[in-house]
Amino acid sequence: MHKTHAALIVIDIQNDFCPGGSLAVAQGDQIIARVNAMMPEFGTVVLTQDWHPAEHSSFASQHPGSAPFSQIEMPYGSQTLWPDHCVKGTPGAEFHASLRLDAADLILRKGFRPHVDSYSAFFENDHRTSTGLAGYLTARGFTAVTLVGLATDYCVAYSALDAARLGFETKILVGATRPIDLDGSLGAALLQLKTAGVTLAD
Ligand code: VGL
Ligand code: ZN
Repeated sequence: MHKTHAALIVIDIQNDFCPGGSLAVAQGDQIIARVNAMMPEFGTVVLTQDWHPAEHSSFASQHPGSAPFSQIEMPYGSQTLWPDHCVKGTPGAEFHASLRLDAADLILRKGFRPHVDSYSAFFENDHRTSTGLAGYLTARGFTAVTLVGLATDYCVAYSALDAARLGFETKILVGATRPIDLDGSLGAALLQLKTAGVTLAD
């Protein structure tokens, strides 16, 4: 089978982001069949897994008086507070049972530092602390990445913006993502992605 020179980066298809989960993305599970089917077309497949300690600082539960989905200021900038989700070792942090795991060369966990969130697969939200993914892809000779997964306007968008900034040829298959869409976050993200030169395909 012909394989592209691109890496497929599958973002956070975990139980807590699917219907029934604590930070459920509407129809999050409906992308899985398509994502599974496209895996063999790529030169490598990387799965990311949001992986938070129970006391993670992005959880509203850690900030008495603050509601989920409100904003606070962190040393590294503004941070949305989320319901507790993807707590490492819990069922909510597991990949959705329908997601193919066998085709993945690398499973990359992120968000495990208590004091900084990590939407992007490449950098923590301070935009400086690396996850190591760029080094992994570069060392293996990949210069292009295609992104799919959850959620379009958070972890997928942040990952794509970092990939483009790092010089990867970057594409999102938008039809194989689903958004949280908090206060217009989807429209804002799509605009930023276009400006950054990310290819938005269906
Ligand atoms: C995500 C919010 C918090 C995501 C992760 O995967 O898009 N969003 N943690
Ligand atoms: Zn998270």
